[in-house]
Amino acid sequence: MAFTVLHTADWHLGVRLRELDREAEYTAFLAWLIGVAENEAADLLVVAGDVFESANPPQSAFKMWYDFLAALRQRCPQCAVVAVAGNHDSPHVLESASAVLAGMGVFIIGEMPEDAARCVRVYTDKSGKQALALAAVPFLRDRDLRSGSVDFSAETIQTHLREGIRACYDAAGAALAAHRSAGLAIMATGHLTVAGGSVSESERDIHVGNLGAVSAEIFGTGFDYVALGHLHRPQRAGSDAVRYSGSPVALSFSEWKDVKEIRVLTFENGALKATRGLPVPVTRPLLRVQASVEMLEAEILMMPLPESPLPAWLEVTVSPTAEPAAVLAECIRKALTGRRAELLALRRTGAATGTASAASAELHELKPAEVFESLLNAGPLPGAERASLRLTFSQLLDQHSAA
Ligand SMILES: [Mn+2]
Repeated sequence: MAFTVLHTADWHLGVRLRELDREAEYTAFLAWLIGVAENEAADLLVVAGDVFESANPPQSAFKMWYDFLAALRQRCPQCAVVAVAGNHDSPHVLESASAVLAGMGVFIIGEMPEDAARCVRVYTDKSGKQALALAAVPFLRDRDLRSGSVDFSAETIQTHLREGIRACYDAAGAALAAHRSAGLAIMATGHLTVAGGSVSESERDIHVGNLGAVSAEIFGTGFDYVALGHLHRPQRAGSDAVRYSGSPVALSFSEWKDVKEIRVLTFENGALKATRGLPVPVTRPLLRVQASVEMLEAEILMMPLPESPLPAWLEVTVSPTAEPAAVLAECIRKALTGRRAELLALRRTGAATGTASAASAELHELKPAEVFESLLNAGPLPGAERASLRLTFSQLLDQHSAA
């Protein structure tokens, strides 16, 4: 009998774009997801980290999460849920209701337990036969992976992180070995960076300076599927059996062309039989337009607008011009009259750098590391000093975001 798993990640409930909330988009996504769970007769839903946008999400984000779990329970009582913490989640916040949720078939792991067997759950198919064993591995925090001085070199830190991550997956694999021998399919989750992946602008670096990026071979051949979170574009990480589902909603304008999806996995007789992506319907399109002042109006008038329940949000980048921003914005708003799109962001390509593609971003659009990098570039520092300052800055940033 088939066992069906839905893999999704990086919900970032409570996220905002340019101070505007995304609740309507998430409400639509979550309603759609329950419909999918029903249609696919799903046995298990896996959320591979970053359930919430922040360690202290708004109350409305908690409500969305609990309302969703309750509705899923009611409409698809056979569908269990596994959710692990990502780098944006607070492990303790995510786990706070885990005892109550366990009674509803929802398994939450915020922190990697010392005994890997405690993150393993076994699931039965609709005939009551054991079908799948899963190791729920959350985001592995820097402090879980390496101990000791912060004075280590970048190479040493990198080696410690990678060895720590590998040891965790080895332990998870060992905890699943008996189930594998018993003929069950074997799965793991993860919230980390597999080197070589395609990033967007909305992921926050994990581990100091992203030194914890691993290669997909650390998962070995022991898992039938590894459900990953962290990268917001849906993509394979080495094979079809190690995948990022990506976020269900475009979190930044850099993701405007991504087709967001969830993965549908079918297991049969202890093995992965098929995987496919199911596109998430777009509730509010994000659009990007790039134009010169002369072509601005024409480009906006010609911009294709997909049909959608909510008006599109638009980011416009204008090439160097003396026109004040207010005049440009007015011109854009006029061109948008009668169209279902709203101007959300107006940027200009940098005249100073002389490159047409490098937009002179405003401070709030930059990541702290980017601001630090431009500061480094402004001074005449030798390479070695630069590398060590960069590392120290990432360590500070890491401690700050972990706090
Ligand atoms: Mn994320």
